[in-house]
Amino acid sequence: MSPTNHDAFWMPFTANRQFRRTPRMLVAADGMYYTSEDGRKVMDGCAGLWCVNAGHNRPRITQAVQKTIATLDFAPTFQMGHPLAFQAADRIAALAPGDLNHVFFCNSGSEAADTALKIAIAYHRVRGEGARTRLIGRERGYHGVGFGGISVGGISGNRKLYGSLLTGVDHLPHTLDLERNAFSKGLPAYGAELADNLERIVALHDPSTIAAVMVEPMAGSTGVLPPPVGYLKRLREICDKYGILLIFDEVITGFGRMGGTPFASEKFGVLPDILTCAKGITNGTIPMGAAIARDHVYEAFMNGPEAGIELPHGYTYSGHPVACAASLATLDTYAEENLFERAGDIAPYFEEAAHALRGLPHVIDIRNVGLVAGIELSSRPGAPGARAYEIFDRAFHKGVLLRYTGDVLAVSPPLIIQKSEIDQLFGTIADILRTVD
Ligand code: PXG
Ligand code: PLP
Repeated sequence: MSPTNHDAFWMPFTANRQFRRTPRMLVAADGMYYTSEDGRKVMDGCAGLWCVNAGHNRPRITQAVQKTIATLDFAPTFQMGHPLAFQAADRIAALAPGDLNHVFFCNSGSEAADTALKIAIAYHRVRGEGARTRLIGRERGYHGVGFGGISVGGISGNRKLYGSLLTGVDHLPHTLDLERNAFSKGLPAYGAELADNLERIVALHDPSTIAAVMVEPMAGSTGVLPPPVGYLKRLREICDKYGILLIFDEVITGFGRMGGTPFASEKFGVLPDILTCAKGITNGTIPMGAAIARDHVYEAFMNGPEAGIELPHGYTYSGHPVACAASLATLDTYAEENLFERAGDIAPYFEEAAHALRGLPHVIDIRNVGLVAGIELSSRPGAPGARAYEIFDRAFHKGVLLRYTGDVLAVSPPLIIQKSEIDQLFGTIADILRTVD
């Protein structure tokens, strides 16, 4: 039954009054589909919020959650332990590339971002470089909604209401370049040189003041911005040259989204010093995030007195038993079904289907990598975002759930999607594009 009162739930990132006029409600989910409140099947074109990578209602994950909540509903991880947390950390570290071997658990991507930033600043401090406190993000970066994440993030709409934010933050330019790169398939050819702006920022502030650079390997939230060829390698080189830590925020790109590999780091051949993830870590079932540090970062903290807490940081629910059980079962599901490889195998078909929208009304760019596509539309004069919102709303009523940001439609389905479902997904968007004004 639909709740009659929609006032109490202050909805996140939502036009609350607009929503209340025409609520869009989901009541069940299975595989590739949601069920809407009026009993329609709605294809999940965006894996919930980019998190349900194995599709909905996976029995192994559901059962692990049910079993664990009935066995160990909660256990502290401050000065206490439980086996599931160690097992989950071990499995996640094994999946992460290189010597990203040390997993700090939290409950969301936002907490993972703030955790990584704190680790980076503290890392320099414990090594005697306490002047390295500056953080460098990027325009159009999204790192969640904590004060660290919005400060380093580059979305003015997420920053402007909230005062002075963190001090000592600077930003690289974003990498979107429609003039040179529109309708690129996969990584755009032009723009590696944008990483050289880091040299300018370093020169301005002096390297001795800079702790870390944090970027998403592919910016998701602000409209699907795959990195230009060579860009991330160049960032890595400049960070190495000046002793700056590189943090990759893989909250969206993690767990197979880029196709073929668990993380974007391997896909793009660049190893960060800290990698953050969330979302797909539990297939969206139970809140969880993690900041994963390389050996040299972790080891830097392990030199003080043995009885001293090395990192004064942690959340009540860091390593929550139910989240850890969900994560272990999620990783089993990904492995059993080879879902990361599967995503890589089906990505070329997905790419063709996405780019088949080229030439339809309003479409000014199509960007894709792995199982993500962004379709950028021209904006209605004086009403940015209105056209994409209308398409999103119409798609929902035609049985497809999309995301949109500004006038970019984002498609990021569960990695189990079939070719016929890819056809339906982009076919629905095409039909709407032909008729929307
Ligand atoms: N970093 C990145 C790169 C993200 O994409 C976060 C951090 C924050 O995670 P939490 O779990 O605190 O939300 C994110 C989250 C969208 C959308 O449709 C994207 C996100 C969340 C909700 C919606 O673009 N990204
Ligand atoms: N606020 C108060 C008053 C608390 O006691 C705590 C934790 O004990 C927190 C905030 C932090 O909560 P969490 O650990 O769930 O992030």
